[in-house]
Amino acid sequence: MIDLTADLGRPRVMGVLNVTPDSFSDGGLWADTDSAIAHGLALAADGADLVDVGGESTRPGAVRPPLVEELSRVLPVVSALTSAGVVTSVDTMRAEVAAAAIEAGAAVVNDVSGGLADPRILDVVAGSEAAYVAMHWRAHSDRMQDLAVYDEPGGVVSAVRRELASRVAALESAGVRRERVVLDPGLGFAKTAEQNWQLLQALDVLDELGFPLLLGASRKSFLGLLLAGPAAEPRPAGHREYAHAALVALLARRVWGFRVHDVRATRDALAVVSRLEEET
Ligand code: PMM
Repeated sequence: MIDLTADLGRPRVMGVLNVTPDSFSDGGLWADTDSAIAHGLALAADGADLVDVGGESTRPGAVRPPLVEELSRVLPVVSALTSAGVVTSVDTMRAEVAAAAIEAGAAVVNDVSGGLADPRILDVVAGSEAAYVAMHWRAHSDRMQDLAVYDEPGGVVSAVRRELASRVAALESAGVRRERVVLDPGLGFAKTAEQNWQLLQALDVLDELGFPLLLGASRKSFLGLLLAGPAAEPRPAGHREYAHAALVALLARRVWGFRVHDVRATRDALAVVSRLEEET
């Protein structure tokens, strides 16, 4: 069982392992079981505290894989990494995948839908020792960008706070214990680039919910737009790492964890933060 409150002196680093043919920045790179396991071990060797194994791409417009396909992508990788002593989370919205991954050793269920896509996932988590990441989400990837509309006073920040609070209420009524829950504002999920920045500027509002926060900013398109070239072409996904490392350093004392593709760059940024805080 993972202890979410253990003091590491720095935020957790969750390494991204997409066992998919179509994720936006690393789709297809680790799509077969052997290369996925090798990459998971490399993420752990680079200093990931946990490796997040996902079998469904959530990039805008993505089509969902069938359940059996998702299971066959994720389970052998979770099993092999667990046997090698690597702490894993499973990035899934499906109760069946969460249950099977927990059985195979996953310590955390990372549900980008916060239980909205498949409410039975909350019962699976409640009946297990697993921790649960509830991310802010409005719809599946085929239509999420149509829902990046936050007209209420307080805009995206107060809507995300309110919608996450309602997920917390659902978690609690399903019997998931509070101390096993992490919240995530869901950067890029039904959010424009501008809305992502507004959320990053207002983490104190999300802190009011009283849960540890996880951020998944790594390689996302709002960083590509920030770094766009002279003809307004976004910086490609693999070339957004310095900007992400800056974000990690600036928010290191504000969050519980970062979900990242480049674990080493993230750990390096965190090492600088820790050293600067020490007496010389
Ligand atoms: N982003 C993606 C997938 N899973 N999980 C959490 N908790 N937070 C995120 O922001 C998040 C996630 C999509 O990014 P990817 O295609 O690089 O995995």
